Amino acid sequence: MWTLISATPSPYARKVRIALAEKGIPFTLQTEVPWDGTTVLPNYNPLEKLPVLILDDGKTAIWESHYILEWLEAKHPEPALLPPLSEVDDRLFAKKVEVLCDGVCDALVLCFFEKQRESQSKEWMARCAKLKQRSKC
Ligand SMILES: N[C@@H](CCC(=O)N[C@@H](CS)C(=O)NCC(=O)O)C(=O)O
Repeated sequence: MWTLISATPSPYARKVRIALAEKGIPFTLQTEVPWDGTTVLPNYNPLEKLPVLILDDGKTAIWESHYILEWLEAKHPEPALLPPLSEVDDRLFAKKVEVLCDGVCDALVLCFFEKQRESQSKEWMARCAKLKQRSKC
């Protein structure tokens, strides 16, 4: 069975978990803290980030959430999560939404790190709030 290295609060890992569930692909969830000294992430992803999808051989690793989704769509096309290649505009629109959602995930993660700082930048937090608000439209 495949293994997904994930962290419960990670929006990128959630995206992949949803795609695997939608496609009905069983997987083992391995929860990690990416910045913990004990993490196995460096063994699989040179960027040391999660999510990482590890295939049956225990060695082949697919990483970077948008690439994992593209890989899943290519290798397990049914059920499709994107409009077909022939529907160019619909597919491009779906990709545009994906880019927006990834940007919102990036903003959330940056907010999270800013909140860990002893003294937070008001400007930075306001920018995060603005991006979060914009993502509702
Ligand atoms: N662009 C990456 C972002 C992944 C990412 O930033 N994951 C965070 C957890 S939410 C992480 O592993 N961070 C560890 C680090 O930055 O060292 C993706 O879409 O997979």
